Amino acid sequence: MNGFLGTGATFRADLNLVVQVSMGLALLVGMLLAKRKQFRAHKYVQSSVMILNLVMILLIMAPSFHKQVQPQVPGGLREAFYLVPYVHAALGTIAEVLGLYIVLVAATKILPFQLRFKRYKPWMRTELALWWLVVLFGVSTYYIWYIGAGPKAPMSKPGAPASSTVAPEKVSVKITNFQFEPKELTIKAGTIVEWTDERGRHTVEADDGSFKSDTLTADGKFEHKFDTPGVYPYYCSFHGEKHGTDMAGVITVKPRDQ
Ligand SMILES: [Cu+2]
Repeated sequence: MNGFLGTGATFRADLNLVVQVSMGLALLVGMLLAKRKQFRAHKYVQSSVMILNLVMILLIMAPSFHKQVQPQVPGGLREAFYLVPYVHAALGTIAEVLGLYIVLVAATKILPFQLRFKRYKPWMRTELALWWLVVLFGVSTYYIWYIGAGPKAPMSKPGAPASSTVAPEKVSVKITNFQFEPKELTIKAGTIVEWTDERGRHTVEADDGSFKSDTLTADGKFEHKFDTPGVYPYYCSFHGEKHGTDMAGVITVKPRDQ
């Protein structure tokens, strides 16, 4: 599913970006509420942000981190592409845990006396500063992953066929903004399919495991020769799943004499 910010990012990434920046602003509004001694509203706003963020972490950020960043630790951390989200995740985890702790102390009576702090201000100011640092690393991650990731892929021609039958020995599939182009391709047995990555990091993996590329970056190529007639669904392990979900495609291989 495509995003709505026009950067070529996925819907989840765009949604998360907008929600994260909004939550950062909400915390600032919450701080002003406290300054005006509107403590009830303050408590309500700040704890809602902590809980909403926990949901965003569990549903969007942690799965994305697990898929895209974790496999590259520690080798990939020399590159900003992995280092920035890694720092974001580390500081973000601390900020969320600290935030939930502050909510527990300030808004509930759950914690025993020994685990409670008395002076609210230093704790809350530290949390707010840390939170905005995390937002900056998050926005940077979005920028590196979706805006600065390479040359913009050319617009696909309107009316380009979604499926095509071709005869040559080698045919190409382009990997663009979170899709394979063409998505469905029909070839004859013995043909080589060559995937070329135009933008971002992706993989090409057969649902049945019969072929699997390494992580491709801009201009990266992967090819596979299809000798046996059949239908070969495949997907990108970062942005798609088996059975044609999201970033996925299908190669249909016909017998040679047909
Ligand atoms: Cu991908």
